[in-house]
Amino acid sequence: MKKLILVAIVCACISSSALADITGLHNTGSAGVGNADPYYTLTSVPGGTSTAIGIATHSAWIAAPTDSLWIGPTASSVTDPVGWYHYELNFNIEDVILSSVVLTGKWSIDNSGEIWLNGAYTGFAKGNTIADTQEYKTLDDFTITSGFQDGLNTLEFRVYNIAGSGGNPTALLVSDLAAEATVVPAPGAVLLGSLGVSLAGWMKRRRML
Ligand SMILES: [Ca+2]
Repeated sequence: MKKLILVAIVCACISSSALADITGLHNTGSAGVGNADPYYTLTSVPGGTSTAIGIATHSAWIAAPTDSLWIGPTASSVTDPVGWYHYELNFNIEDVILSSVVLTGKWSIDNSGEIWLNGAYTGFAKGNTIADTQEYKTLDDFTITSGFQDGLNTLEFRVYNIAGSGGNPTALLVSDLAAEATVVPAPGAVLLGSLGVSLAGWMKRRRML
C-alpha cells in the first residue's frame, strides 16, 4: 500500500513537467494573399511606413510549405526599394525554465538577412548585402536555444533587398515555427516531490523497500 502511495506521488511530479506554455508562435502569411499579416509587423522599411501582407509566390522563390505564405510590403510582381526591412513577431513565455526553451523553424528571404531575438543577433544569417546569392530558392532551418525571457519576447527577421532591375521585390517566409520547454514545477508539485523524497527515505530506513 505504501509503495502504491509513493508511485502515485512520483507520477504526479512527472506529469507537472510535461508541456510548456509558449504562445503566439505563427508562420508568416496566416491571413492569406493580399491581407495584412495579423502577427508579423513591418517595424522598419527604407522609407515611410508599410504593412506586411501575404503575397503570391514569385516564380523565382521556393514554394511556401503548408500553413505558411510569403509576406512582404507589396505584391511580388513589383520592385521594392533597396534597403532593410524589419519584421517582428511577438510571442509569450510563461512558467517555463528559460534555459530549456528550444525554438525551431524554417526561413527563406529575398534577398538576404538575419534573425534577432529580443534585440540580440542569434547568429543565423542568409546571404549578404552585396550580391544576390538567391537565398529565396532555399528554405533553411534555424534553432534558437538562448536569449529568451519571461513574458513578452520578440523574434525579428531583418531582410535586405539588394539593388536590381525591374521586378525586384523583397519578402520573407517563415514556416514550421514551434517551441519546446520544461514547465517550472508548480508549488504543489514541489511539495509533493519533497514529500516523495522524505517518504522514500523513511521507507528505506524502515527497510520497507
Ligand atoms: Ca529582391
